[in-house]
This record gives sequence, structure tokens and C-alpha cells, in this order.
Amino acid sequence: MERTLIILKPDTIQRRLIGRVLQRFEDKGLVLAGMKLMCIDRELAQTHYAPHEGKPFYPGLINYITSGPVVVLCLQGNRCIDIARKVMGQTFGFEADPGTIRGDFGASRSFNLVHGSDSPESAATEIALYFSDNELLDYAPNGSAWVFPEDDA
Ligand code: 3AN
Repeated sequence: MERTLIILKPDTIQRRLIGRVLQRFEDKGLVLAGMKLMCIDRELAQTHYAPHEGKPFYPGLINYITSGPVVVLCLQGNRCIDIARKVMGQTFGFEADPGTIRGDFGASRSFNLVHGSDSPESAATEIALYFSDNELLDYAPNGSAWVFPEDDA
């Protein structure tokens, strides 16, 4: 089973969209392995976004992600990294397709509601940044065999 790191960013929390955004991932059948409400300090934000350091939007990105509480999720399921990114939609709300989180709730370049890991390598690094092993649960909810059949790994 693959895992990915999702962040419901400060705009999702301030706009009271936590439930509706989380519902998109649950509807798809992805399983919650971990979840916490927290504030990201500047040091953690700089570590997380180190690959973007030096880009013009980097200072704004750090200010945005540290501007208020976030909800951090670890989701689990076959192909969940790619699935979660499709559920999220393209980076900018004004380009994202309707039916995606960013397409349905976002309209800007900078406030894009959610973060999702973009590869198995970044998922492993990012999950370790936000969760210790004992905060992650490995379980199969009733019905998950109907979402992730054994012969479909
Ligand atoms: P994604 O989150 O879709 O993987 P990336 O990895 O290209 O997007 O960018 C990481 C984050 O940086 C985005 N989520 C977005 O918040 C921000 N970002 C990327 N490009 C821009 C930009 N041109 N202007 C403002 N913010 C940007």
C-alpha cells in the first residue's frame, strides 16, 4: 500500500472547508492513516519547501503555509499519490478542472487549498517531516477491499 502526505492549507481551514475537502479523499476510497491539526513554523516550512527555494513565489509560499492552522493527513491506498493529485487538480485554481478540489474551491495562483506529495520519494520525506511512526495507523476499513481489490495492487 502506498502512502502520501496531504496538507489542508490555511485557506481551507479559514474558509471552513475541512470537511468538504476531506470528503473528496474519503469518497475516492483513500484511507486515513494519520491526521493532525497544527501550525507549521517557518523552519518546518523552509524544510518542506526547500526544493522551491530561490523561486519568485517562495517567500509568499512560506508566508502562506505559516499563516494559520493546517490539517495534515497521511492517506493510504494503491496508487494514492497519483490518485490524490488528480482529486486535487492542477496547481492553480483558475486552471484546475471542475470536479477537482482546486477546480471547485479555488480561483487563484497562490491560495490553492491543498498540498499533495508528487512522488514516492517526496511522500516518504514529507510523511517523516510531519508524523512519527506511532502516529500512523495501518488498517483496512470495512469495505476497502471493494475499493482496492487484492489482484489490483
Ligand atoms: P503542486 O502543489 O501542484 O505540486 P508545485 O509543486 O509546482 O505545485 O508548487 C508547489 C507550490 O508552490 C504550489 N502548491 C503553489 O502553492 C506554489 N506555487 C507554485 N507556482 C507558483 C506561482 N507561480 N505563484 C505562486 N505560487 C506558486
